[in-house]
Amino acid sequence: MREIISVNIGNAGTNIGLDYWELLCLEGGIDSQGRLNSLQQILEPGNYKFFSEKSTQTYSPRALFIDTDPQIFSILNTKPLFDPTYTISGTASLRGNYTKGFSSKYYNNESITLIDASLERLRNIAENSDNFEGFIITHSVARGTGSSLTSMLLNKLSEEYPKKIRTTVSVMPSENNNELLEPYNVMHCMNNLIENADATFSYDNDALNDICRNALGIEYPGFESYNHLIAHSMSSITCPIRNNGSLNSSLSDFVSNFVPFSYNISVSSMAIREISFEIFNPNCFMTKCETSFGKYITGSLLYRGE
Ligand SMILES: Nc1nc2c(ncn2[C@@H]2O[C@H](COP(=O)(O)OP(=O)(O)OP(=O)(O)O)[C@@H](O)[C@H]2O)c(=O)[nH]1
Ligand SMILES: [Mg+2]
Repeated sequence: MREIISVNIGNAGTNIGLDYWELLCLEGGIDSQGRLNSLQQILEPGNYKFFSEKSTQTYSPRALFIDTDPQIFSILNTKPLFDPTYTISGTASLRGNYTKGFSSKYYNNESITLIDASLERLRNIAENSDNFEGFIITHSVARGTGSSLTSMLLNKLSEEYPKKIRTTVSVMPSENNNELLEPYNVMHCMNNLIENADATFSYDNDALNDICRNALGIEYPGFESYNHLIAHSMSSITCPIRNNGSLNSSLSDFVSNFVPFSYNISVSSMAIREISFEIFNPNCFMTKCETSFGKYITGSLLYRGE
């Protein structure tokens, strides 16, 4: 079993992280108190081993939550599943401003303290893992904390863990967002993702909204529905790792599969053929982008049974 540490930053990152772990609990047979359903050990041992063992038969997610906004505590305090020492917060949100996280006024004080505390907790989780492989960071790039603290942390992680895989689940800006500082926040953060992340899975709320309305028939979707979709896609990405599958059984296999290579594809099942075509249908994209400009370099398709 390879361990992956989930780091959840800012409001969007926290909400997505909570949804993701809730889904992993369902898949792993772990209840809201972290207790393991004993049948699960026989049926699917991989899934619950993805959690760290607190005491006999009680498990806790390998997850760190970081926000400048102290409200994060009131959300996580109601969830005994999570270890309270792995929630780190500041005193006030960065209010949509990346630069506040980096300016000398804040950087020297709160943001740097939060990053130092986060690194210490991550060391702790890594030391208590047998085969720790890397990180999955959930965040949004559009406002202050998700863009600046993610950038600062990625910077430090690439120095301290150069051989570990750093992936991000990033909520990209949507066409309908009109925040003044958003283009600056996004530009700075994207620059950092390109430099310091090995892979970035991108989602945008407009595209998720279309999927919810058109494909899932949800009349008034909101963050909750979008986060469910993101959590399902994250669970599919980590499924082969949690279950020791023969393909993509580690994050590094996953990343190396993106190296362009020509395959002879023979698809025998009609269902797989249809699903594969659907993936390239713009209505199914989780990020709105113009594909007719031909910007694909490579693709990696993961199929999951029922
Ligand atoms: N998918 C999704 N998007 C969200 C969620 N919460 C906020 N967003 C979007 O993500 C962007 C960033 O918002 P936040 O995550 O609240 O910002 P932050 O990172 O906490 O930064 P500051 O509050 O400015 O310090 C906004 O464009 C929101 O529309 C969420 O739960 N799910
Ligand atoms: Mg916030």
